Amino acid sequence: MTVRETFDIALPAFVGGAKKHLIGGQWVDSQSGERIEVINPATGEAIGQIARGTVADVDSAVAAARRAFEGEWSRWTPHQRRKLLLKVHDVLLDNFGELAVIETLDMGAPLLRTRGLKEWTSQVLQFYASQTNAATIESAPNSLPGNFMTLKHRAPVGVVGGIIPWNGPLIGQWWIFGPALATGCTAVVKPAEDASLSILRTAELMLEAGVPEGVINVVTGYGREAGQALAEHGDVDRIAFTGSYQTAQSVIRASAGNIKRLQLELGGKSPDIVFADADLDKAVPGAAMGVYTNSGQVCVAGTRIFVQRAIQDEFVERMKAFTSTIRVGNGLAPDTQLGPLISQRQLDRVMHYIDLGGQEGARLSGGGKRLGGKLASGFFVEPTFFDDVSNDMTIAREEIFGPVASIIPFDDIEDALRLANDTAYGLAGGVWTQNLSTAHKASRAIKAGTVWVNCYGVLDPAIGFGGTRMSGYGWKGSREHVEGFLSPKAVYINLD
Ligand code: TXE
Repeated sequence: MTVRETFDIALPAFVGGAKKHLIGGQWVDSQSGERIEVINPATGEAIGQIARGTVADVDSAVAAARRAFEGEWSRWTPHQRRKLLLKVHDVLLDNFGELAVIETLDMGAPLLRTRGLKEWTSQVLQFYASQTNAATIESAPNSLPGNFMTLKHRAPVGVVGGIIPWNGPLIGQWWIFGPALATGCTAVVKPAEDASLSILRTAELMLEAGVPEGVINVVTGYGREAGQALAEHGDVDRIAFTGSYQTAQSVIRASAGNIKRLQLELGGKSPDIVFADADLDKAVPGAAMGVYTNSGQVCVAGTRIFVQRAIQDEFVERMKAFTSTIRVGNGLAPDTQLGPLISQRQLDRVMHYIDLGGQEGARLSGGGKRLGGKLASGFFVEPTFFDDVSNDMTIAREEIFGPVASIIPFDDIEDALRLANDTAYGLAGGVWTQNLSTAHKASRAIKAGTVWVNCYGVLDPAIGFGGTRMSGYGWKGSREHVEGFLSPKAVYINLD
């Protein structure tokens, strides 16, 4: 690991000062007047404030979204919505350099990553622009006696609440804004209290691009206040939530009042299986970055690396060599690969798991420490890996959400698959092998929404992803996602 402390970059004017909620096309303070400090996780310094939304602010945002849903927006044609999405695409891409710096300052991910999201954002917006004809009316053939014409409508569900985590708001927001704009829904988004700025700036740019008043609304604030109010709100039709399964459980309870539709994407403890015949030149960096990307704060992180016993020693030596090349530090330095964790709370959580790994008997083979020196005021942890982990240790069972990998040895494919599926989660998994039959057997058997073979973490918005078991339900991306923002309705017309 090498450390990056210095950088030289112009900071965007948007960062700093007190930000407001976006409600009905207007920027407004919280009704309580209260605010939350915005902390740069690379320095621990306050870089501004966001509004602390509560029930009253959520009420007015939902009312604005409802007015917009019932109003002029409901008469926009698919063609108009497609043009709007493409205009949003162009405006965002023109301003992407600024958005990337804002994201880096707000949540720590390095510019290498945030700038790299430009192409991905383009693909996502292009995909949702291609979906604006999804809200269709079909004339369906039927098997009724008599002379009936049957129509099947697909209408937008209405007001959608989006609750977004802090680990990638520039990405996460599109799983709500994209399908909402494509289908003619309206949205109220509650970003995470730790990372709201890039969503607020995106919202500003969306207004500039011509998104009508009230179609998208953003209320910032704490989860237990603004998030809870959104999940409980009687006039919200659907909630798209990404976060921990514990919070999802309260969102499920809160949503029961008006039987909201839910889409839940909740972390994992994904297995990444390296067979002895794998090409280790690819498998080692692939599996390592499958955990360390975004400092491990990725829902699909392949944190349980199962390594066939015959190559365990070689794999560990290569992991040591690979991690020694990783550049960690302030994300504003242009070649930094890993930035800080999001917050002191997350740092404490990750350090707790690192301690626990040692206590439970795993061998610490790389990293394990918080970074000091000029980075001591930020929330940095070395890329860390434990060897000889057993699948029942806490570090192999609970989501750590930090740069911590567990290497777990296995004997044969049956052993690997049994261990891989011995988890409460089911979001993703990986397989590294040069044997086609092993690749097919393993990818079929892993109980998860996505399996990568000889790669890790690639994502096509037209294909999408989602989880099973404790990783949640409901697909993000692809036509299936768009369908979730629509409600079917049948109309039977007796022609006699
Ligand atoms: O998540 P929360 P936290 C996991 C990861 C991490 C752990 C804790 O393991 O270490 O969760 O992170 C809002 N009603 N993931 O505490 O609480 C909150 O304001 C409604 C995995 O930050 O789930 C934020 O906007 N909303 C994950 C969002 O929920 C509430 C990404 C997520 O916060 C709420 C993040 C409530 N009662 C964390 N309480 C992934 N799947 O990628 C909080 N929120």
